[in-house]
Amino acid sequence: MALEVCVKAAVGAPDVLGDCPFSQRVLLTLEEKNQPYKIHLINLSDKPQWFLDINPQGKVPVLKIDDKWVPDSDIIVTILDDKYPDPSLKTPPQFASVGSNIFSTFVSFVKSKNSNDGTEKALLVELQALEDHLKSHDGPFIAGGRVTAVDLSLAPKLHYLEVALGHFKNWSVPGNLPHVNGYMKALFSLDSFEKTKTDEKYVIAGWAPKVNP
Ligand SMILES: N[C@@H](CCC(=O)N[C@@H](CS)C(=O)NCC(=O)O)C(=O)O
Repeated sequence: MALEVCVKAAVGAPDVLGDCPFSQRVLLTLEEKNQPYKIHLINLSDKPQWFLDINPQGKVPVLKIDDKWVPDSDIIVTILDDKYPDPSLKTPPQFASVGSNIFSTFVSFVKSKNSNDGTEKALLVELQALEDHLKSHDGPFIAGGRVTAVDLSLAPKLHYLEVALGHFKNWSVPGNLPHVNGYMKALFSLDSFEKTKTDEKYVIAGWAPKVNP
């Protein structure tokens, strides 16, 4: 039975894929594993009743597998890797938390209205830690030459960081972080990423209400 997945629809465009890093992470996993799937775009500001019936928490992503609807990208990715082990996307445990604070520090910075509140610095600290990791290990990905789960979790987050900080703050990842810049290029040129990415204008539409509530 084909897999089905509920993901976020774009803000202001319910027929287009929206910006949700957890949704794209699941789509990336399905693509990397060459599993066909059917997408249901969920308008999060007007959730259909059938969606709330299968997932009362009302969050995306939700995957239908073996006739059961399963929420939460962490759980979904684990199930997919167990059920479809080839190719394995398991990240070696020592690399699993690389980059894990980048998204939260990006969110604080993009929402910040005070340029001296330390949020930019906090993001730069996390990006420097990623730079140090990439510089001292074989790449281009976090665990080496092969994409693994940690990369698929970071890819959408780094994309939103690039688009939203460029748009709202005229900010980009500094040139003195060449490994981070190269890593982002490698992620964004994956076929799986090309197929599942959200258009820049919908990334901006998704972040606008958070930046200017
Ligand atoms: N821990 C969850 C987080 C999912 C999540 O926060 N999804 C957001 C969209 S990116 C959502 O559905 N929000 C809708 C709502 O809270 O009403 C996961 O990894 O899947």
